[in-house]
Amino acid sequence: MTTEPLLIQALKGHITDRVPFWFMRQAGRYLPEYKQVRATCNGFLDLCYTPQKAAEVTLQPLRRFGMDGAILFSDILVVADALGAHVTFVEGEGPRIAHCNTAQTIAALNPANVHAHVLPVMETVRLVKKGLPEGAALIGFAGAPWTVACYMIQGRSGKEFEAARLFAIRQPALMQQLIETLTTATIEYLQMQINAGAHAVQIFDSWAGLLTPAEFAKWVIPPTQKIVAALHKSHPNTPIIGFAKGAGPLLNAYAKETNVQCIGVDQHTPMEFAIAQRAHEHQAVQGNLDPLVIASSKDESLRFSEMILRSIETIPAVFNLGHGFIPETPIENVEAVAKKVKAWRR
Ligand code: 1CP
Repeated sequence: MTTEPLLIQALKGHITDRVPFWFMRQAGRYLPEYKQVRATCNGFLDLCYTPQKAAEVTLQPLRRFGMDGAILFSDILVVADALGAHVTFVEGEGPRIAHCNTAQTIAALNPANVHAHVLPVMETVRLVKKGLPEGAALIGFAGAPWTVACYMIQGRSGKEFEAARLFAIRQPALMQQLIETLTTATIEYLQMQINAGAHAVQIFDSWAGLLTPAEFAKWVIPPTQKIVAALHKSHPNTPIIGFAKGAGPLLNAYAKETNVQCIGVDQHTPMEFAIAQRAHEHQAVQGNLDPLVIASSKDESLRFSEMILRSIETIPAVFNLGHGFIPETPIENVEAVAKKVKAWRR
């Protein structure tokens, strides 16, 4: 009998003796070996669609820091690209997406294109699985429909995504259509990742915090619920992490209504509060370490790590950041936190 990776045990609600860890955006520009591979690519999406290179950068952080989980190297905007929204990344500026803010452009999106388009990503999943260190798990992921819709409507990154929010308020029927298209595509994309070998998946709703409570109840919860229900039906043994960044007081509804096995906790939410919002005692928590603290001070990041570890002492949990690493993060700070978490026992 093979034992399940520690990370998967924790996601399934077990209180593991050692707390498994990984970090959001653990593959990326704070690592010189990532930058080296990235320099050989013709743009960022080229890296996502080149399985050998994407698998290599997925595994790089595990070699350095010994995380319990590798997160598939890809991007949430791959689904927009697969639907036909023509995504490009401008060096130093970020993503550009063909605007999907009219009846025509939304109707033109085609979920039937997704399968063929994401086949290279599935090859990455298979290559990572072959190279995964003993005991480590592979986490697949997708953006949540609301967050991916923000980029598709806005056409680029934003701070407030006002165009997307205005569109949702002024054109609710078209918004519903876009969200449904994204929900269908996301279900298929995640099912393919699990079929290719992902042990768990995370749904990133990075812009959930921009919504009012009424909108959150409309654009975050139902699509997430639908994705989770479909995956639980097709793959009942694969745990799902739901990360609704900025949910704040709405975390309770998110935890209770989406049925995810684990809730992501950003750095703005007190861990004790997040723990109290869980649907049941087997729902795990993940996250909370401020990416700007780990980017700035080794001592402070160790102090906060200790606080997080204490707060989850009797709770099924995965150690992680509250959001992704920034490129300036010193490798030695990451090493120090990884060492601490690996040595800590309940
Ligand atoms: O040139 C580069 O190397 C670009 C930097 C980069 C990286 C490393 C981008 C561009 N995407 C990624 C990888 C990535 N993105 C991963 C892979 C694995 C890992 O975590 O190590 C994941 C899970 C994502 C997810 C993602 N992409 C999110 C959700 C998580 C989050 O950070 O909130 C979002 C919002 C994106 C969009 C995106 N991708 C990249 C950029 C510059 C942006 C826009 C970000 C913004 O709007 O601020």
